[in-house]
Amino acid sequence: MAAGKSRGHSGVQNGNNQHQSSRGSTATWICGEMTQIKRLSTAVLAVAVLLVFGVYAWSLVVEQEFATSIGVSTPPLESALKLPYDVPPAARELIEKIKDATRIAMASGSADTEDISEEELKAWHRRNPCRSRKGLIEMYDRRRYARKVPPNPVWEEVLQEYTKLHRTCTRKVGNFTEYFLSKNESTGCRFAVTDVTPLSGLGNKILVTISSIMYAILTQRVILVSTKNLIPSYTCEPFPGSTWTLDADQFPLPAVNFSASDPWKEDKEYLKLIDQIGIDMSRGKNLTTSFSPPGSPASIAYSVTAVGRWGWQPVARFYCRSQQEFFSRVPWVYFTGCIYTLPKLFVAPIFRPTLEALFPYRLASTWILRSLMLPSDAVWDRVRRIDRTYLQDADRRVGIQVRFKDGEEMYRRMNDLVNERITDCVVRNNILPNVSQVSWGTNSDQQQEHVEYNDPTTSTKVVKVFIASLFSGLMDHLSKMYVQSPTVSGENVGFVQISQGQSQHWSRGEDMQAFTEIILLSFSDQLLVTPVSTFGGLAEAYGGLTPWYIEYREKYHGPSCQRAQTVDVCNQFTFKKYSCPREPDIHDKLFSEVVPYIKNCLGIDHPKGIQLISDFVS
Ligand SMILES: Nc1nc2c(ncn2[C@@H]2O[C@H](COP(=O)(O)OP(=O)(O)O)[C@@H](O)[C@H]2O)c(=O)[nH]1
Ligand SMILES: *[C@@H]1O[C@H](CO)[C@@H](O)[C@H](O)[C@H]1NC(C)=O
Ligand SMILES: *[C@@H]1O[C@H](CO)[C@@H](O)[C@H](O)[C@H]1NC(C)=O
Ligand SMILES: *[C@@H]1O[C@H](CO)[C@@H](O)[C@H](O)[C@H]1NC(C)=O
Ligand SMILES: *[C@@H]1O[C@H](CO)[C@@H](O)[C@H](O)[C@H]1NC(C)=O
Ligand SMILES: *[C@@H]1O[C@H](CO)[C@@H](O)[C@H](O)[C@H]1NC(C)=O
Repeated sequence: MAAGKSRGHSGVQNGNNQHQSSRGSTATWICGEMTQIKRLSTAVLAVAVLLVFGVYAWSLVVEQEFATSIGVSTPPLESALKLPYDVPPAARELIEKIKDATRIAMASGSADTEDISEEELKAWHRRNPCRSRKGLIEMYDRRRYARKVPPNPVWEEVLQEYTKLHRTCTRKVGNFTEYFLSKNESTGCRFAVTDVTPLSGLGNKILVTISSIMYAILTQRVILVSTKNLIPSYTCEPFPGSTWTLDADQFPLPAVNFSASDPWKEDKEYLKLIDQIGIDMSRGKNLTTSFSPPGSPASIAYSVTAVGRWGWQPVARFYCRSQQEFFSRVPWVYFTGCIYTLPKLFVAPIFRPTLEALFPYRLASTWILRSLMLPSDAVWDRVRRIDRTYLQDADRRVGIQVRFKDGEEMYRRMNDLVNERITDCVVRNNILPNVSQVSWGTNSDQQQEHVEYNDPTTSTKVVKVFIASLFSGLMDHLSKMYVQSPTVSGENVGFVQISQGQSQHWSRGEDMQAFTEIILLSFSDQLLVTPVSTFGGLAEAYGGLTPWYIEYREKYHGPSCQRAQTVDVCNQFTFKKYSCPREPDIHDKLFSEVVPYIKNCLGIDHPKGIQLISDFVS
């Protein structure tokens, strides 16, 4: 995805050529923009489905079987999985780099080399209460059927060291705006300012942000989250003793259209600069620690992603070694976008060994979210109240997320179809029991005489289903069905939906309501989600769950749903190849050729995406 080039509507540079011959199109919201997405003709679709699924056919059969077995009868939790407690060398290396960065910052400026005192830390916790810091994991571990995500001591150690770096730098810098505007570099600290494309929903926002956060930790940068995207207003401060909140009213974020006087330089300029550095280096010139190579434009601040029209995710070059060597000399980088890109940090040769060492089973997003994206007390209070009132006493919990991305018209058109498919999916996969055919319809109807009624006062199990949707269609359909008829298994099934907003909005309150529902979905033992939706994707990642995708393709006659291939969310609309001309070992190769656990997202979900295949099914 070379900067400045028009790349067609999908924003996809390569690796997707099989879709180019399609006809027909449909409009979809991405990054708050109405975008035309090519719709596949049936023939092309069939071929694509064969291609995409062929490889997975066997593993899917295995997964489906596993799925069936966890439905009703599996005994509660296996014991927690064991992690390697020896810190792997690549993780140790990162920890040492973070410590070095902290030492440099400590030594800068005034003689104050003390880290925070106990008193100060206590005062900080009083000012920044965060009940979910302890409570969130407890809620996940309470589930009876979902597989437990074990603690990750290596990741926790990294975070502890990183917290010291964050704290030291924020204390040394003081006023970020002043420090930045005066091009002050005296602390030696480096920064990653993270933002989100306007009009992104909460799922997109949080997934974009954790992608940038992980980059910052890998490169020992201080994470600063812009208040413009509202995330700091409903998440906890994650680093005791400091703040990651960057006041967007004070701090000069990159302008939509860069100008010469802008302190930020845009990605096009760094690409030019990188090329110049490459030429200089090939001519035997030495790159000094200064990031101002001779004869090139230079800045202390680069925007990794363009802020305007195509600012959805970093360009392909970003994942090359040479690019990262350049960036290691740039004190300030800025990220924005609306696409989840964490999987691509695993394809970058410079980061892969570290990430593999930090995240066993490749459950990266789950651990990052649970340690750094904690709901604020206001959100947590709502989560806990709903949970206690409606859900807590269930024997088993199911979450269903039903999204009609194109709004009310799509809902009216597809509600019946989607309800039918969900009903079929949950029964077929033993997620919910089927109902007996009982009818109280007419006087002459004697059918109920033949039903054997269970006595619900005994040990009958209760399954609670949490539904998240902007509409009431599924709730009406399922609750009617399970009120009218007993289940064949004798289990009782109840449904809860806590909002029906009808349409999407972008206020803080709506984000907080969405966050509440995402967290409640993530407390499920089993989860059904809408393809392409990051709302459901975020719930699956928090929950450490391998969801079922509801089939949303209208004219598709296959199964009503399909089990996902991973806990991790799809990196939508991406290039699928390396573009690193100076690294012949990988240049122009498909990511999936080089990294075996990177695969295309399923056809039912998003064929233009790639995803990280976790080694963990739940
Ligand atoms: N409360 C609530 N809000 C929803 C629901 N579905 C969509 N929304 C709203 O629409 C936005 C959807 O954006 P996002 O979370 O990025 O999901 P995506 O667009 O499906 O990828 C959310 O932030 C909410 O504001 C829902 O089931 N419940
Ligand atoms: C640079 O920042 C440090 C730390 O905030 C401060 O002590 C120093 O005075 C600043 N230098 C300039 C030239 O502004
Ligand atoms: C930080 O510095 C900027 C620019 O000098 C100033 O406008 C702002 O008020 C300062 N912020 C605080 C919290 O002092
Ligand atoms: C940015 O520049 C483009 C043309 O390059 C122009 O169409 C657009 O209106 C500008 N946007 C702003 C916010 O100035
Ligand atoms: C390049 O820099 C390194 C250290 O930064 C130094 O050891 C080396 O001698 C330099 N090479 C040239 C050709 O200047
Ligand atoms: C559920 O039961 C009904 C009859 O009550 C039957 O028609 C239907 O096929 C069953 N569904 C599944 C998936 O077994």
